[in-house]
Amino acid sequence: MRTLINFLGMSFEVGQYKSGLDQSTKACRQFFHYLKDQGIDFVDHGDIQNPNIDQKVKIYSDSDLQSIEWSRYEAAYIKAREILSTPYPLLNWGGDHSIALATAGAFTSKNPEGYVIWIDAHADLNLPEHSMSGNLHGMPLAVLLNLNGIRTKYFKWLECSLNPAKLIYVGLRDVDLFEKNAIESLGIKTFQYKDIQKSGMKAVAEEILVMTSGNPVHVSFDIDSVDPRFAPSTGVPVKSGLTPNDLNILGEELLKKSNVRSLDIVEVNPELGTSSQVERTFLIAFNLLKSVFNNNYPGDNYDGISERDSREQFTQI
Ligand SMILES: [Mn+2]
Repeated sequence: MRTLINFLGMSFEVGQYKSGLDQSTKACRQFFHYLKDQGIDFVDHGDIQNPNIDQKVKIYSDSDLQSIEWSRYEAAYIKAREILSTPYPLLNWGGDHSIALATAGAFTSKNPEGYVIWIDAHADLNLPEHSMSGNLHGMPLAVLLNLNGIRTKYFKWLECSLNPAKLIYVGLRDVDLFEKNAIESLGIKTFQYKDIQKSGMKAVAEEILVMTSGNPVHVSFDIDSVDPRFAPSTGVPVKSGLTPNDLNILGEELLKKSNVRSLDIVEVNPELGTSSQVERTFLIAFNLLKSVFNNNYPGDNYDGISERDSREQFTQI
């Protein structure tokens, strides 16, 4: 039995300052045959092109928001909404994490009862005036949750806000003070990386499964949630983090058993690191993808896949 999934490429890199993310969807397509061998087929909806391609915009105030070409985000939102009306799940391949404005926004507008599981080292919850970096990829949840009314003021094309009770963080380990306060005051369910180390991923997965209880789920997976020793090709690596084994447990004990309608995979940068580091990073992302979408595929581990699949496939990048 084979699995069919929709693929939408969003090669946006405007949300951060390192180049190469605009090549991520292209690199990913070169590996489609690898996933096909695992029983996964794609309906490829093409790419939405990177906005402001030559300009790395810094956002430190609401007025800076005007410097972004939002029509690309809106186009992504409309396209993702359209695809979510089909019976098959949607994979959104980034691009930086700012694409989640469009993708998690589309999911929320289609599934107001649904949950968003945000797997990330960072909380991505900064408002422009509180951001240290000025990077848009650190702000999508501030917009989706409509902090300080930012969505209703500047993102009218996003038709509704995400209810903070429907957001679950997994793997956080680099959270700014403003974000920490916002998480506390909104009561967002958060499994920081140190909590996962303490209780084990299985207990965390079981708790989230009970919380979401069969409702539709959107998973937003930032590759920097993973320990950079295993997934080095990303722009904002943070020491330590999820291991391949943690991801296998998360896949087997939660994602495979959940009603996942859409998945973002973001911040996989094929131009950072050596070809073998890039290969490792793609394999980690593919492993999660398989456990989300391919229910017939038994949980595999990183080493198993690395041994079985030829290196040539991954040196084409
Ligand atoms: Mn992120």
